[in-house]
Amino acid sequence: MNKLRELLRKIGPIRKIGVVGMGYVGIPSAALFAENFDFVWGLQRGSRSSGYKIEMLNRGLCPLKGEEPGLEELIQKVRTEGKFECTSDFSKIKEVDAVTLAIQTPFKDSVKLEPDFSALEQGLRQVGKYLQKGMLVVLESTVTPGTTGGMAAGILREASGLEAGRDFALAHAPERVMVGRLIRNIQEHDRIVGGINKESTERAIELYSPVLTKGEIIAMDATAAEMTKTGENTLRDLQIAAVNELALYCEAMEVNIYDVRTGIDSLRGDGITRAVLYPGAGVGGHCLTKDTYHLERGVRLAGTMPDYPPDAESLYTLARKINDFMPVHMYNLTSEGLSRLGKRIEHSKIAILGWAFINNSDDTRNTPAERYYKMLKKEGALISVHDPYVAKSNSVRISQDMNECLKGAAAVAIFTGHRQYLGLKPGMIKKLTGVQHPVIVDGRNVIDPDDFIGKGFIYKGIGRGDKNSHDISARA
Ligand code: SAJ
Repeated sequence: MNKLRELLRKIGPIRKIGVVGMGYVGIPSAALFAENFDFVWGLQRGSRSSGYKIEMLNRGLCPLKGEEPGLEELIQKVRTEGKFECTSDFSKIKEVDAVTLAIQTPFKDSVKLEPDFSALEQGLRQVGKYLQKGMLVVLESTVTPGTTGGMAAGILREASGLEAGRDFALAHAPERVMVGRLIRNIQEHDRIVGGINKESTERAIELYSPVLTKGEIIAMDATAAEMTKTGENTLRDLQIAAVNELALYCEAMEVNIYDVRTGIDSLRGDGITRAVLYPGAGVGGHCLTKDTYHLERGVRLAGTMPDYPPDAESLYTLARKINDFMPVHMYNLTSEGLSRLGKRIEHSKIAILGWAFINNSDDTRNTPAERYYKMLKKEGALISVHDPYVAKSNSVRISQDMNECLKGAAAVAIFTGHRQYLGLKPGMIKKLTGVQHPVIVDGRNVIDPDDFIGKGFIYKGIGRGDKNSHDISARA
């Protein structure tokens, strides 16, 4: 029997677990482990920005924003049963059989493909400091392919003197959770589990199997698991870029993208799929905006460049450029609309409806609206921003008062498909702007073009080549 297998046999079944990083991945993960194993330490740096979570969690409260069905009740339950405790004392890692790390891995610079792994590296050093033989270490954060067996194994070796795959088990089990359904996603999504060797994979399966209700374990090696996670988001970003490009073509061809989308989507049958997603004002969030760059970087760092058409750009980074162009396109549509009235963006008031990156949410990370806002600001526009879910965001003032936001607006740009915007009435909007022919730019296909054109609006919609050059109704 090899050394690691012998060590794991001596330790016996996993009973105590440590979860590093009490964020939107670590908290539900820790609560579900606590429900299925003997005890869980939630490990959180006592930093100014997030140290408050320790006290909240130990009072059985969930520090995450927004609704997370079942999570706070589960935290209370495992706290009452004495099966979960949160601490900033990382030496507790010495007591556990397995430790997972769920730490954000943003990008410093997506042009140079430089990720900011500093928080993850710090977490790994902390784990390494207290690592014991026979333990299992799992990375749940999204990482550049090659990180688990490369950088992570290296830091753990430096900090502990122990060798991954021989003295302890090491695996990657990427999170696949979405805010608003954290518990359900962990229990019901299939779980990719990839060890740096067979024993590591088997030990990680032992950790994740009890947590799954509907989900199945999909086992592979660590690098394949890293490629799966970054790949699944890269391919989603690509699908969105594909329909965004088609929308831009439909505008040029003066046809309605939604007719074309319906037509393409109608082709069904065995083995026939067309995942036609929805064109929009851009792609935001913390997943799709960075995972492509993790994938690209992993391939470059691997050493052997893939066989690829000479001088051709990666389809995936091109997809990122197309999606990041959509707020620019929204700007161009706004400018075109105003120019039909002899107006310019400069000195005009532009109202932005929707700052959150996704419908009916307060999550503003990497919102496409910010790029549009900055372009307007640079051009000297007066800008107001409305979002029913977002109170504030960095230096941008967000209003929940539609009247104030629309008053005197020469143009209105819809960036998020919040349900409140589905019922926008042209008469009300026009009255609030006090403008005879307001421009309205629909970035999320939430309004009916004819309703607004009929009331004297200048309409522009993404993919609406059939409407974007309409006659201006005389209706004042
Ligand atoms: N978007 C479009 N058109 C679409 C779909 C999305 O423009 O057809 C835009 C959205 O407006 C948003 C951005 O893309 O700005 C991202 O939207 P998303 O629905 O992909 O939501 P995310 O970013 O929260 O993606 C997460 C991912 N989940 C994880 O990484 C665990 C992704 O893998 C999921 O596929 C996605 O949720 C989902 O399907 O909900």
